[in-house]
Amino acid sequence: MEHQAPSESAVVLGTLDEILKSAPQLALIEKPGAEGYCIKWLELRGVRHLVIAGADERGVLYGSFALLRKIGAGESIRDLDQRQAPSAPVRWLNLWDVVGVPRAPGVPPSPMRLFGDSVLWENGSARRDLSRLHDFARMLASVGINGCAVSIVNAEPRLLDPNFLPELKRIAGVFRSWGVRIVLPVDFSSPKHIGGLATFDPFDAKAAAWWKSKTDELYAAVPDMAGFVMKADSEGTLGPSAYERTHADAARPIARALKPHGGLLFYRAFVYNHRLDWNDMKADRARAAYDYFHALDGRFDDNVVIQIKNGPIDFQVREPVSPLFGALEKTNQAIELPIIQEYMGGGRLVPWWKDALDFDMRVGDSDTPVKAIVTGRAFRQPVGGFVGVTISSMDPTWTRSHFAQANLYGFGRVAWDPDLGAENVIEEWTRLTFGNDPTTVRTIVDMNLRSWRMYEKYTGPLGLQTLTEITGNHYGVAVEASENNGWGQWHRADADGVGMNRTVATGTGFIGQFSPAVAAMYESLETCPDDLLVFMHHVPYTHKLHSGKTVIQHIYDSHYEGAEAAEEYLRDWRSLAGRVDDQRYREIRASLEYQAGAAELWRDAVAGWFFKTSGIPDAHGRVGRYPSRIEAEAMKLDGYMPQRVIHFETASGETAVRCSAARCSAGFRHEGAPGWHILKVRYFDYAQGAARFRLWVGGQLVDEWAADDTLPTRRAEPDGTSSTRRMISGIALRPGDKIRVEGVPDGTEDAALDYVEVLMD
Ligand code: GCW
Repeated sequence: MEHQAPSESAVVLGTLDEILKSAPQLALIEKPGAEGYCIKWLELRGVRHLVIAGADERGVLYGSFALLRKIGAGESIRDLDQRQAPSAPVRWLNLWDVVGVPRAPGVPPSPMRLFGDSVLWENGSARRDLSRLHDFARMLASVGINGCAVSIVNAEPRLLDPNFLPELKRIAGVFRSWGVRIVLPVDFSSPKHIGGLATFDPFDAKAAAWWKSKTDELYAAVPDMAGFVMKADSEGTLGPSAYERTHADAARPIARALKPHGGLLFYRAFVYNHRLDWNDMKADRARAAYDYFHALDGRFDDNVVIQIKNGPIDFQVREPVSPLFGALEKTNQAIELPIIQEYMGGGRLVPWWKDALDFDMRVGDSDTPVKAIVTGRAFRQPVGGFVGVTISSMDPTWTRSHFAQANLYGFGRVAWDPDLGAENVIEEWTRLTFGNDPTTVRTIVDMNLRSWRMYEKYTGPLGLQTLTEITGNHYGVAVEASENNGWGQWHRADADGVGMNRTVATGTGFIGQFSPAVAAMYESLETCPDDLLVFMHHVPYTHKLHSGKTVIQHIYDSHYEGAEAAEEYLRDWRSLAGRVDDQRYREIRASLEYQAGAAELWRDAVAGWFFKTSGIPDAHGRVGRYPSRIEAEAMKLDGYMPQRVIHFETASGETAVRCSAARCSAGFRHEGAPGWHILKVRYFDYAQGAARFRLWVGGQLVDEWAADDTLPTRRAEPDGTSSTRRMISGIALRPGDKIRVEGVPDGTEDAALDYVEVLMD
């Protein structure tokens, strides 16, 4: 179709080539890089037009969204004159959605699936109604994301089944309309386990031929598929070690099958032995990616990209960047970043990624920030970029959390331009999401930027990592769960000290995988930054940090500061009452109330665990002393039975009370001053059931609620995931008043109770 330049002032959209055909006068526009765009006011025959000229079709789309973004953020477009192109060709998501059977009723969700069901898949096939996927794909396009792995990297065999092709075609079709190409997760053992061959040895000609014909078949159905992502020899998946081949050997036949179609193979560097010997002081999971991959540099085909998690362990709240980034100069690389919050609980992540991307690897003793490596600039690699791990969700807010959306938005923006400041990105998101009221914008941006460090403070400071149920849900606190097993997420805390000795001199040697300048910084206690101290060194609790504090006091203080910051968060949010629409105001307030309660639990559990283990008291006398707290086990119990909890630190006094009758109660008399009070009731909310609680003061019912939240624990007994709290304010108390909590169990949920805290209001 021939287009004419409009005679009235208009927004003119098109690829630069198209626009030039109808309006050669616009040759003034300089062509942007691939997928880029120019937005510019130009005068044609006396009429001013706003021209969005894309280098290609995606460029037009991204330019249009850029204009909408500016308008939404209240920026003037009067003199707009912009030329932009993305930093790297790969700006992908890896969705960890599962195609197969949905969660059975009564089975608790994983921390990720807390957020709702996939927008792609339902009961093993593509959803019949894909309208929500349309919205999802549009959202990805609006922040420049151009590829998406359609299911979890623990590849489900059915994705390669010929009967499944129509499902893939439907999904790919929806994504395609927004410029997003699909990526398939594949399992390395497929030639045998799906193809029925005797082997999946990459050196076997039949196995290679199987990859070729399977890939051809897939491309016949989805000609623009972006490629495959593969997790091999990792957490139980099969890989080249089965035939004593290298990862480069493994990648070759698959890459060659993809090559004629222009497809890429994303080979994950998340390869490690999860059966390490905890008693071996030289064993170190952090070494694994570098040990497996650095010697293979230059031996991968040019359509293979090594997909490297930001850190050497696994999305922990604080890790150094992976030393592998500095060790591959002849191999394409991409950085894998978490968007969804598995280990990262409540964290808002843009500042965290920026920290990793800006980190200077000092390769060859010159400036080599991670962002220059993964965008291919540093070593002139043709492909590379950013892979964000997330899920899709049918929840109306996309993730059951309004604030968590900043992560997805931020991922797209940072992948587009890793030089953007975290504050700019978050401010954009805030304006687009909550409008341009200056107080609202300032408050939310500030909350977002503080979030990562706050979370680190109340979970695992000093490089302790995330102290969660490492072999379970990666969510609730359980300080020792990472120890004494083969998974290698160890902190080696004992009675005298804490930390993994990763030094070259006396430890695992991990530090030696960095360039000499970086290694020297980490190796020395003098220069190792405090926030990674116990990731790199084993130190006594009395070791003095650069701040002058001892390690143990820092652990205590940090947890108190983190929990206080979570309360402050809530206060900040409350200050926006009336400035944000009611529904979002309430929903966000509820999630921040939950977070403040969770932070308090983390504080008490981690500080309490270290107090008991080290025997060193808190200089400020807080840890282990809770004067306004009445332990449930110390109350007058009717039906309730005290029981020690599975991880001692997850209940105050190491004990909860549980009800095996139809109804139980726990009561005490108020012994403090008269006046207005706040009562905090800490109880346990299992995934199953909806036990009911009632709070009575002096014979009057003052509150009642149900324990009906869905937290990701499988246990029908109290643990660090199910512990939660109810705050009741405005309670008038006189000395001697009787306070009583009544619990009514529901099925296996036994209305377990930890304590009641009585505070002046
Ligand atoms: O953190 C771990 C997750 C696994 C995940 C793995 C990975 C998809 O707990 O669920 O597997 O990382 O990145 O492969």
